[in-house]
Amino acid sequence: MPAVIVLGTQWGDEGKGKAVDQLGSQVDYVVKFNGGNNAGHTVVIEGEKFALHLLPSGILTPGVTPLIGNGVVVDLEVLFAELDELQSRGVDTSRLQISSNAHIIPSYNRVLDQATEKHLGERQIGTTGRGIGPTYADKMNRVGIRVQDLFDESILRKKVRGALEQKNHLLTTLYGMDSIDPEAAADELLSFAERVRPFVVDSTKELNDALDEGKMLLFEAGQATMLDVDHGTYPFVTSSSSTAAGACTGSGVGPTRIDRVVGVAKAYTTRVGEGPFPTELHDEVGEGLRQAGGEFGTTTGRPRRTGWFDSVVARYATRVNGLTDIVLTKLDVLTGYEQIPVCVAYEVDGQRLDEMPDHQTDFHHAKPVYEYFPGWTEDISQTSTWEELPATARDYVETLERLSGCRISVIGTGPGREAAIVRY
Ligand code: 2SA
Ligand code: GDP
Ligand code: MG
Repeated sequence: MPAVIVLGTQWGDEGKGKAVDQLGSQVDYVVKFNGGNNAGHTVVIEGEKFALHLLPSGILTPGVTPLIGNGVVVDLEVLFAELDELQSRGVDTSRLQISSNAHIIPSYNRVLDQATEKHLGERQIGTTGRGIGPTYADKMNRVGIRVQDLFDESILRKKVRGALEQKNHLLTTLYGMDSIDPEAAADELLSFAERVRPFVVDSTKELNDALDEGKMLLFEAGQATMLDVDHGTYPFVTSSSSTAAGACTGSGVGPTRIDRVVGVAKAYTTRVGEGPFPTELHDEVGEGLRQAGGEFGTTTGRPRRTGWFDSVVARYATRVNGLTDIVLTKLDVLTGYEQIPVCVAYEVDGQRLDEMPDHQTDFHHAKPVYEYFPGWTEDISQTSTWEELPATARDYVETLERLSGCRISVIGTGPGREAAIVRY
């Protein structure tokens, strides 16, 4: 397993942080390749909870090199706050590496993200307000600020002035806000330069050299397939490539070097933010899943929307990511239901669709077609082997496996590092 990608198959918060942490002892590098501090990955080690936002989950494993790839957007203030917090809890953060090509989230993009959401009103995306969208827009618009710019003050100042020319126009004329002083914005960024310097590397060289030396790489995705800017429920998506191919552009490691693509799927579904969600439950059953699963945003604390497992989404995730394995999480949360509905297809305007509709309007109209599977009442949180699982729980897993078109290799039975059944 020299290079493996771990990504979300639904709308995020499937338990990627835990999955990455579990594989941590087998790998040399954990590479974050997309997103920024919009992510929230929770890892529970010996009862102690760590919520990681910008830093790769590998930072918690001694001996692993955590690397922030070029595809990530970095809020420097958040970076150092997170590093300080981990250090104060005894975590060694000195191995961190940051790509010189990663883009920086200047504080003005946080302001713009929140102002734009407010301006959109009922058309808002429900972003995390962390400045993610405006920073990726700057990157594509070629007015972004990269980590390496911190080390050339005159270039940095020019870039900040250029970027703020348009943004100040927007802020003052459309949003009725004060303009932002480019020199002060540049000073703020430059104040981090010397603290960042020791972490900065030529990451594509670092990672490809590591592979040449037989080292093992794990790529950790932020957000998930259905939030991918190309393959998700656009425009209700994040602004980066959170599917498997994003690991290559976001790190500079070619696709021929990737061996496995592991999709993390929750045994039911959640979503935070706006946008279509066919199996969403608006009743007390949905509230029950939210409470039982602790479904509240790791970054913003927002209650997550909840619903049943959607196998159309799972098949789509298998397709667009070329999944080799699925890690199924939170099976324990489904304990106690007499019957568990699984969405096997959609009905759109009176027609049955077995696959993801190509047109977004159809997806907004999709109604789930459910099949019902018998549940179990036994507590499975201490179960560590496949054979020990209740027969109906095994049937449920095998059903999801068949419907998803990909083998389920690991099953999560609790939040802790050890709470998992490994099948393959
Ligand atoms: P953004 O801020 O521009 O990336 O928001 C765009 C959409 O992407 C969604 N998004 C997320 N969905 C689930 N989990 C995320 N991370 C946090 C978590 C979320 C939180 O782990 O719980 O704490 O609220 C995440 N990040 C972005 C977002 O809801 C928008 O729909
Ligand atoms: P991520 O963004 O995909 O890393 O997921 P989050 O950390 O945002 O949310 C997943 C939540 O589920 C966290 O609170 C985890 O501790 C928890 N979790 C992960 N796997 C399991 C599992 O198998 N069972 C239970 N009960 N909780 C889990
Ligand atoms: Mg999360």
